Amino acid sequence: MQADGPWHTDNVRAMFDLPFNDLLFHTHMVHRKNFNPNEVQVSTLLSIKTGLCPEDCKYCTQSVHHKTPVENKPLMDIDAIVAAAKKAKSTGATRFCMGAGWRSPKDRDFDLLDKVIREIKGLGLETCLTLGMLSDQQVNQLEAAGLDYYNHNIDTSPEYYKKIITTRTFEDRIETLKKVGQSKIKVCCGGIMGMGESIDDRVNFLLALAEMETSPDSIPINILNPVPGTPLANTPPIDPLDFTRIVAVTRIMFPSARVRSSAGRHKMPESTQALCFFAGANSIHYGEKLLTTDLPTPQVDDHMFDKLGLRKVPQKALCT
Ligand code: SAM
Ligand code: DTB
Ligand code: SF4
Repeated sequence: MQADGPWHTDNVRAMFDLPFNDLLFHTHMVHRKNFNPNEVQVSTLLSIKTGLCPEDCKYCTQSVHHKTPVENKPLMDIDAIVAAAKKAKSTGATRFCMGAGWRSPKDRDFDLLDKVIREIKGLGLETCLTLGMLSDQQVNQLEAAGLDYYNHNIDTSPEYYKKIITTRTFEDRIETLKKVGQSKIKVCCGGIMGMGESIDDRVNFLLALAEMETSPDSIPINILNPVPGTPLANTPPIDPLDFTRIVAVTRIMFPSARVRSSAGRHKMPESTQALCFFAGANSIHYGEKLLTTDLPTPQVDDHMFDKLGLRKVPQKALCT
């Protein structure tokens, strides 16, 4: 997929500085032109390996460098993963996303991952994995198994990245994204807002997404979930209107990508979520949990959808 544009610092910053109503009017027109504005795609997440991650991402509950309340768990077995996918399917999810607290997966994990992808696709669900950095061979193996999406976030601007993570570079992230982009796997790449970044960092984060060799089909915009024990635990929360602006500018810059509201949604009032759907968000993480932190229950989200007249994107017919 190609990003709209050309985008540069001045025209992206100018969108952030628009009067709120002008920005929302503009983004909603773009949204309507490209998507049914009353449909939301829902994905369910599962942490298939939790904790003891060697990376030092300042936001993350799973880093071995921080003392957080998270319980470490080894790689799950296939039956437990498929059971969770079946449960997700029964609640109406169309995509099953699996995350691992790894810097990179080990080659020995790929037999299991291959079977997991094939079984979950057999249920009629799309598959997404987020496992950290990948080698060329690992990308080929995931592609051969039929993986639909690979999630690998750039998280913030290239400039601010060094303040958040020191055990890898922004360029390391781009390397994996390049490899995935050259395969048949679709790129899912976004970031975390509310980590103390400036508006210019938000501009540069979106410009970095737009400059990627393969523009993402799926863009998760997380709000920092400030977990006790992480270095960002006491970061002041982002203003909901500032968050809505980020969603709006993302929609304008990436008119045909799914823009996903993910972490932080459980703390948003329905009014903020409704504003984000109007501003161009058309996907959510849905289920009881993200990876280690909470989400609203499906019942709570379904009630909100009813009030807003939103429908979930329908599930594919079961492929056997
Ligand atoms: N280890 C792999 C990696 O880093 O790519 C996959 C799992 S990692 C937890 C997936 C993404 O979750 C991160 O890139 C980050 O964007 C998001 N994330 C992690 N902790 C978060 C938090 N406390 N608040 C918001 N987003 C978070
Ligand atoms: C993404 O951008 N958000 C999801 C998914 N990709 C893997 C993860 C959010 C994690 C929030 C913190 C947690 O639950 O541990
Ligand atoms: Fe590890 Fe991923 Fe968490 Fe960073 S975000 S500490 S790489 S699990």
